[in-house]
Amino acid sequence: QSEAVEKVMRLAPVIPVLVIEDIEHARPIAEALVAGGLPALEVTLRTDCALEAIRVMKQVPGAVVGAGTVLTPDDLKRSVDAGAEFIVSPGLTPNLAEAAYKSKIPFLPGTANASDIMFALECGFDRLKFFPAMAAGGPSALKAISAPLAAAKFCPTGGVTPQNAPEWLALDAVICVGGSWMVPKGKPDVAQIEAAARAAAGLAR
Ligand code: 3PG
Ligand code: 3PY
Repeated sequence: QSEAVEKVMRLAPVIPVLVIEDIEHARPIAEALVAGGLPALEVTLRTDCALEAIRVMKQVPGAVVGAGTVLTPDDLKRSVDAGAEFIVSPGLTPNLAEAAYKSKIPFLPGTANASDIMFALECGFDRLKFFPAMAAGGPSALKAISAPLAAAKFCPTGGVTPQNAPEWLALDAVICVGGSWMVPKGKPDVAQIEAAARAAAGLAR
């Protein structure tokens, strides 16, 4: 699981965190992001069409589509059934940890402090989200927390911007970051999304 999720995290420096409001937007958004160099796509289960969006986006060549905002074993099952190739959660519970472990799907649980990270490690997960990255203390917090917890590597998400992404990506503990800035709300402007994706894909790490 660790190796498989790291492979997803290494596809690009940024994983777009997507809230798909209208199923008609799913394909053009996925095409624009992949064309711009961001193949790993996290579709959050926050909208009615999220599972359908996972199905649609998976048909875009090159896209590696995962589910985000997976809070329960049932969310995880529905995501896997929809074809999600990886699972992201803002946190971790014993029930979700057991379901993810059993399913063997690449899993990126959320952590915000040392105890969260220790719990995730205890459950067998060492590739983690750091969420909400900026509000949880920013790069200096993650740097300090990860010093004694060197086995864990992260995808900081929450408040990450093109401006602060380089600082996150410079940390040894960071493999990639997550963020929503590439895809503004509303009818997708595919040229703008592709340009934002290209800039994100070019970030150094
Ligand atoms: C979210 O919760 O939507 C993700 O953490 C992305 O948040 P962002 O808009 O701060 O990038
Ligand atoms: C999620 O929605 O999965 C989060 O972790 C918040 O970005």
